[in-house]
Amino acid sequence: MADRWQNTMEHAVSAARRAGQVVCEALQDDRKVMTKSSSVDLVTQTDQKVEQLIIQSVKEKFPTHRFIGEESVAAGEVCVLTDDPTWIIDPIDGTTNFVHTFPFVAVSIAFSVNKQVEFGVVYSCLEDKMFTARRGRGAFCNGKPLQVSGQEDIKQSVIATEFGSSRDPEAVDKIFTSLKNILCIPVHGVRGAGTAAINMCLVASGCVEAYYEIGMHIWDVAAGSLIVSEAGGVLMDVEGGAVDLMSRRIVAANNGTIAERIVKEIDAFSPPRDDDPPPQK
Ligand code: LIP
Repeated sequence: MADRWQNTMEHAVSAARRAGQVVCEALQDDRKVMTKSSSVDLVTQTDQKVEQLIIQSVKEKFPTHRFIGEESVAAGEVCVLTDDPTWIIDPIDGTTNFVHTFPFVAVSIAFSVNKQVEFGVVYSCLEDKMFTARRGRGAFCNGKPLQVSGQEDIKQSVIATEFGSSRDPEAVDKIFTSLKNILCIPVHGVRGAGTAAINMCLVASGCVEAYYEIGMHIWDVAAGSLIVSEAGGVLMDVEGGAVDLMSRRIVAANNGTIAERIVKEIDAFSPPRDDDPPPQK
């Protein structure tokens, strides 16, 4: 049966690849670093330039579509997901890695209709790995099918997570409590690529059994969430139950057994949601 969004997804893949080329070229240049919510929440002119390149290329072809872009939201645009066709864009997932030339950076593009992700694209630029998923049609890396790990035993697992950009002592305490609890299950190891999108692609690829985090944003995980699901994985909130992509909380795992075991160890908290109204000035 013809896929209504195939042509749209092909545009997303081309846009992600072009964006990735710009990111890789910019890695050779002197990067002008700016900050957003704190001194460790970094952004560069390349983040802003790449997001605009993607948005302009989409607008030319799909003028009625809507956008949720990391840097557009940072510039004051609302972060609200409607039923309209919406592109959810992180131009450089792993901006801190990009600034420090730590070799994991990704362009993440998700496409949502009726509040459901129809396709996800994550381009790991330096690895030249194009991760894609179309709802109900599987997940792939450079065209090869992806399948999550078959591991059911948490003590035989490697888990991915990130410390995030909050330096609030209470939040950091909870992040480290969760990390200690999980490490001491014990698990084989804990890893972090420095980008949620690539961490989720590592789950989909069977390289790690799960990724969890509190503090990332919808643009970091929207594409990866479908890639994980279509590779046979599961998504869950950090306190169990359905994941809410606007909540800034996620567990993405190879199966429910591993996901539920991780949930038991997380010292949960609730950061401001992505769709919270901006604070009154
Ligand atoms: C990053 C996420 C990561 C999180 C970082 C940051 P960015 O996204 O991918 O999971 O821990 O704080 O939010 O800012 O590089 O696009």
